[in-house]
Amino acid sequence: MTTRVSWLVLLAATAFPRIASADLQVSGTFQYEKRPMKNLTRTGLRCWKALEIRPIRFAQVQVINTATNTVLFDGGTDANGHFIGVISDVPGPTADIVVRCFTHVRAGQFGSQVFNVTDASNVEYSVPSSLYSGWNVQQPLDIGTVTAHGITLPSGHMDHPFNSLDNLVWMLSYFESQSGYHPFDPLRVVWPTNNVSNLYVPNDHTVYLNVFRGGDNDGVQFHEMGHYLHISYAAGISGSWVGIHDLMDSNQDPRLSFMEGVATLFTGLIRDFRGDFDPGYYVVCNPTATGASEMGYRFEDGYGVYPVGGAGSEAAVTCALWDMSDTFVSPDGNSVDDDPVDGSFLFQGLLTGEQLMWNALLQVFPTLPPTGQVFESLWNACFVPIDWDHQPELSGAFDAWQMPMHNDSAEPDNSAATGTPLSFGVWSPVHTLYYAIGAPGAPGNGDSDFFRFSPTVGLSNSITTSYPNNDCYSVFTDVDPYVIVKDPLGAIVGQTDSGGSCGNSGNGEPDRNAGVTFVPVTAGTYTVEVKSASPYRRTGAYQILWH
Ligand SMILES: [Ca+2]
Ligand SMILES: [Ca+2]
Ligand SMILES: [Ca+2]
Ligand SMILES: [Ca+2]
Repeated sequence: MTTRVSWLVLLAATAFPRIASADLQVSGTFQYEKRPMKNLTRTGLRCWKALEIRPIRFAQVQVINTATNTVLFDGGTDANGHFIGVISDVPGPTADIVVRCFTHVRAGQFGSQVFNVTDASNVEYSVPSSLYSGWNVQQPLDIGTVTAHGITLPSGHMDHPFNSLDNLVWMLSYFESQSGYHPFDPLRVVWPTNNVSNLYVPNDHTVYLNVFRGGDNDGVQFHEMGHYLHISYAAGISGSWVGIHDLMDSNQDPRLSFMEGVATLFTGLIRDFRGDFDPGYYVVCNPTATGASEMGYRFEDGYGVYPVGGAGSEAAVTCALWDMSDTFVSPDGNSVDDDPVDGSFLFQGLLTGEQLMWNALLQVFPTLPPTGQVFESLWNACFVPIDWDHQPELSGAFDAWQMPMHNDSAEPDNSAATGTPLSFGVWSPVHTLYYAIGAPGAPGNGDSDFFRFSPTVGLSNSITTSYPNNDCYSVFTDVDPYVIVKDPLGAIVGQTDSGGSCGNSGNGEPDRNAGVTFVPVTAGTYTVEVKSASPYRRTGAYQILWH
């Protein structure tokens, strides 16, 4: 080893004088204009802050001889937007030189994949230095500071493509900080497109930003890049449930709500990683020069979309996972947290809540079937292969968003013998479909709840489930109750997935509750079993009525 090092030093020492005399050093700084967003939640208010100047970080830089159209140097900027290129043996005595910085993450910064921003024709954006005609190649060339300005389309919509590049850099930096390894999938960001919405296409490894709300909107850009993180590294996701979604809808397919809620969460987590003040919010600004806010909300308290709740609400998924991740030191202007996972303790393995979530995403999710995960999948993944501890705090944080991940007080009631008595005409207390045997109360593995009652022979009797408080407009629970009624001899007298108390009017969407009507012919104790009719709606709250 010693000999080898000495040999390298010797080589460098003897080679140095020859290179120095013929090298051309080119240096400079690239920066870009950024339009920061305001944290607004109300529609119609001006949404953009004044332009700021930021360095173009970790971007590809080329020194080009324009006379011969040859690339003399191919490198990149550093964290401050600076670059230095040393070019050997430049044909002289003069050259026509331009230096160009591209919306392309410099080679090797995040492993070997390509990360770039292009237009719809797959052409990268770039910003050139001045042209240095007839430059004496014996002299160092300092191009000074070059600024990339924004682009305004004829429609008035704007973007700063180097801002999109910087968002890419932040996203990838955040991913590496959590995963400990380089990304293994590339990502291209395309702006502008005429798609009706922004989208991430997994097979293309491409984020498509539309002209309406894609430009400059860090929130939507990080949301779509969040899909890249989730789908590339945590789960293969496909199904007819993937599609258009609505922030304000508490009654979406819970698989869609989970996927979208996780993506929006990343807008807050990446901003937090970036050091933004009050990072936990989502806002969309109209990308025109005078753009107003279109929508937005705050993850800490749901302000802007509140009330939201349940695993069928993507906003609730975001808020719940935000509470799992934020702490009293989160930079939101106060030194408290409003949920039990507040940074005052660490999970097993000295993991923060955020790290535990990433552990679930990166270590557990890839082992699950690629049929779409729901919030319960994330919850359960926080308790394998070991109990990472602090189940009560996590459960408490999720309760606030109407996602009850714990046994109800009637458990265990998973058999006819342990069923809870029903009183005629009186709604039961709220029960949950969730069951875990013993400590720590997780992971849950599906639930059956039994009830008992003694109807009068010959009279019509009904068993009906409802959302909590018999509120047809409360879809804070995504559970899909299935009811089975049996007579004293164990024969089924009715079973159904439909016919709940709200008919089909609940929140304009089909009621998932169940109701059975029958006339008893055998005297004695009847039983009702309530369980979930759906493999992806296994948890949630309900009440039951004998009438
Ligand atoms: Ca928290
Ligand atoms: Ca919180
Ligand atoms: Ca239960
Ligand atoms: Ca049960």
